[in-house]
Amino acid sequence: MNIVILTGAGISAESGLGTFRDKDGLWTRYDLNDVATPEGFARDPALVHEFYNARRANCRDAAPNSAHAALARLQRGFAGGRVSIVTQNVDDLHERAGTPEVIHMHGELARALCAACGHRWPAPDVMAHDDPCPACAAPATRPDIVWFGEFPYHMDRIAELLAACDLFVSIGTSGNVYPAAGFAEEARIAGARTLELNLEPSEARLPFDEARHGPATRIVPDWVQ
Ligand code: BJW
Repeated sequence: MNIVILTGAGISAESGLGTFRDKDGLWTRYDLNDVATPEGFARDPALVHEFYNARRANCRDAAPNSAHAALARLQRGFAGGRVSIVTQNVDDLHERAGTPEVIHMHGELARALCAACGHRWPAPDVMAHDDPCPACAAPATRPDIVWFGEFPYHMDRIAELLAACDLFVSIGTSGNVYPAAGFAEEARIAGARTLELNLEPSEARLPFDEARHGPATRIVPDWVQ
């Protein structure tokens, strides 16, 4: 049995990391056009770095919760096939909970990317646009994050996993952002059952075969058991 699990901001909410679209979410306090688009970065790189430096600090101070831990146990101990974890999150809480393999489709706070040569390296706590790239020395440092209008990472690998998927589980994501919002449909076309674990029904275009609602720290460990 091949299980593909897609996680979103809701799984990290009880670790103290904000979601995007909930009441008090990040997009109620910041304009996503300013901080999560290449155009916003070109206009004001200092503002974008300030936003991600603060998020990196929050992430450093946060700890994985029982939902991250349950998924780590599942991936490590699943004897009946393969468990793949695809996350839209840029935090490292899956890894810190002990998940051996995580596919970060929207990038990682912990990495820096040179906008000039494409080199990637571990992000320092505080980054600035004019930090020189360790490979080419260009003062073109940006967070290694996939912004709106950019192509998400590992899409070929994710397409292969969805094509061979028997069970697709969506955890803590509102289903607003494509291409991730289309994964349940892709999995279903491949013959998979689909399950949603979320605080409340998401905005998925098609209903899931099964849905369980409640806080991730309760419903994810309950499902894994
Ligand atoms: C709990 C809980 C608890 C709370 N327990 N649950 C039309 C117009 C313009 C553009 C487009 C368009 N249609 C499609 C697009 C493209 C665009 C897009 O989707 N726009 C939409 C807004 C319409 N997408 C893109 O540009 C993407 N690239 C792309 O499409 O390239 C072309 C392509 C085409 C086809 C194939 C492949 C490629 C790139 C998207 C990049 C998204 N980037 C962001 C920010 C960067 C990362 C960061 O800074 O962290 O990624 S946006 C933001 O949204 C972030 C998230 O990863 C992403 C998803 O959010 P998520 O995780 O779902 O969070 P929320 O807040 O929305 O939901 C939280 C959920 O948790 C809620 O349901 C709560 O109920 C729940 N919850 N507490 C359980 N305790």
